[in-house]
Amino acid sequence: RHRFWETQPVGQFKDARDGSLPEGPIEPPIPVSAVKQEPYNLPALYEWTTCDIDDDQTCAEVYNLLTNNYVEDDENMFRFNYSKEFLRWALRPPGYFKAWHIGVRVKATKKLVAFITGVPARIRVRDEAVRMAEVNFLCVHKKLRSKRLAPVMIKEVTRRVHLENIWQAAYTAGVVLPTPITTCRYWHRSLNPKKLIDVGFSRLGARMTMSRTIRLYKLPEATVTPGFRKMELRDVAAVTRLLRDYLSQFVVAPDFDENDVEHWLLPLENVVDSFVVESPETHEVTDFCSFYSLPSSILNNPNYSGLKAAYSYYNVAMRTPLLQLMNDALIVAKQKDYDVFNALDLMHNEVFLKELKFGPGDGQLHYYLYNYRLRSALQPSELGLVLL
Ligand code: MYA
Ligand code: JJ1
Repeated sequence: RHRFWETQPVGQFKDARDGSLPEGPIEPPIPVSAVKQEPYNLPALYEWTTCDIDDDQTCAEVYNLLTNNYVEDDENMFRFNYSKEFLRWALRPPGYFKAWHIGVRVKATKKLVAFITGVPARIRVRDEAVRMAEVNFLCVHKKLRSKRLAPVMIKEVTRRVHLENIWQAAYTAGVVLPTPITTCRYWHRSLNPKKLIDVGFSRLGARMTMSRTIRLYKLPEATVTPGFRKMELRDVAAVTRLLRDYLSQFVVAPDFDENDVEHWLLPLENVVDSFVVESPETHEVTDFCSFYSLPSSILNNPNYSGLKAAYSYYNVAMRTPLLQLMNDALIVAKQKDYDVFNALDLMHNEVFLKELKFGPGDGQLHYYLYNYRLRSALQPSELGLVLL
């Protein structure tokens, strides 16, 4: 069934109900000196390239490859359109390795036709913090599909991760592979219902008119929580404490330090937005919410070319009710002209999704670990990890 994945150290479907297998690494590490020193072989017409995402021309090539060939919905109506600024942010966290930003070019023309990336992360599984790679942006040009290029690219990124003495990875996909640690559903909160309906992202509900629908999704002009404001550099220590404390309850979650929080959560225009609640009395930071910006191209629509989507990222409600905090997040997303606010049903998101008028999407997101076995699958609510 899975000629490639059956050869890899991942949970195999055939072992799914074998609760006797131990939790932890599936294969032990080997000395870095014993890791294969040369890249894997590509078909003869292609060559490896390390992509310097800092370089404007290379960044534009990666951007164009993904804009035209990356993930689509099941009816091919929308395609993720990560911005260049977003790619730079996603690919250069603390301690990143340039060698993990891997491209494939056509030898003759140097055209970039495939891409895969890893970035380093510490991810806690139960009570163990594990150094991992987060693997993302796997993309093969539409004209080169089904030629078994993806397995070579996955083996090559694995090799380069091993060269840094790292033996585990985390990744997500819209397709089922051996074996998800959990499966999340996407939920969508309309901010601009007329446009969403016009472009086929959503439908007019039964017994609903356009004006009733617009009224249904209307939000206040301004946020309601006293002390709600944009996160600043001076908040990093407090946000790190809140987040570490909050994430400690999940079975799998990132192990963020202040450097990570500064990189991943400090607001970056049109990439990531974060807000804190600073108590007007004590000036303590009591709550925190964030979302990232991932637009989609709208394929084949005469009136619109792009959909502005915000994706719920990390949220911590210590003092403010989570419902109110997330409603304020919806209000600021609306102020910033997003068309839709998306969230997965992980962490505690279940408690606000229905209440705040999110509806279930047709897409799922499966979460995976490489070379790390869990006894059994998790509930989405046991997962504290959001990948971009
Ligand atoms: S998920 C986003 C993936 N990208 C897209 O969906 C964009 C649009 N699609 C494409 O560009 C291509 O269809 C891709 C496959 C490139 C996805 N993850 O070359 P092939 C297996 C893992 O003939 P193509 C993301 O970025 C498939 O089951 N494997 O196929 C996270 C089959 O294997 P098997 C996948 O369609 C990526 C084989 O590939 C995926 O031309 C995490 C077929 O290869 C997928 N999304 O290309 C990667 N899709 O026969 C794993 C298909 O066994 C990282 N396949 O079924 C693992 C950790 C590595 C580091 C470890 C360090 C220690
Ligand atoms: O965006 C998604 N689905 C939308 C659009 C569906 C268009 C037709 N297929 C959707 N809309 C309904 C919204 C509606 C709003 C009012 C309330 C009720 C709901 O369902 C889906 C997610 O649901 N997105 C995708 O399918 C994109 C791919 C998802 C897999 C991602 C792979 C990740 C890559 C790894 O890094």
